[in-house]
Amino acid sequence: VSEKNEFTITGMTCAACSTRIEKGLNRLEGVENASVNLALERATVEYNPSVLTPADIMKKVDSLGYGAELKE
Ligand code: 9UX
Repeated sequence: VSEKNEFTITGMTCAACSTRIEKGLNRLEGVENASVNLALERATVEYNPSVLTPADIMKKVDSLGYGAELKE
């Protein structure tokens, strides 16, 4: 079973930012697929909810130096 959430990402200024976040998230245990859209300031993340929570995903984005909020 996988869960899919969208997050609003703040603090990205160039295309390398979105690539950094994408790579960082895809390296996280439990993340199945992460894609980040720079123009839309949005991350779409598919993950295994028994391994990770949205809070863990947002914490990872924070640790990379950006902001993340869960979109409802
Ligand atoms: Mo671009 Mo983003 O030079 O942290 S990588 S601004």
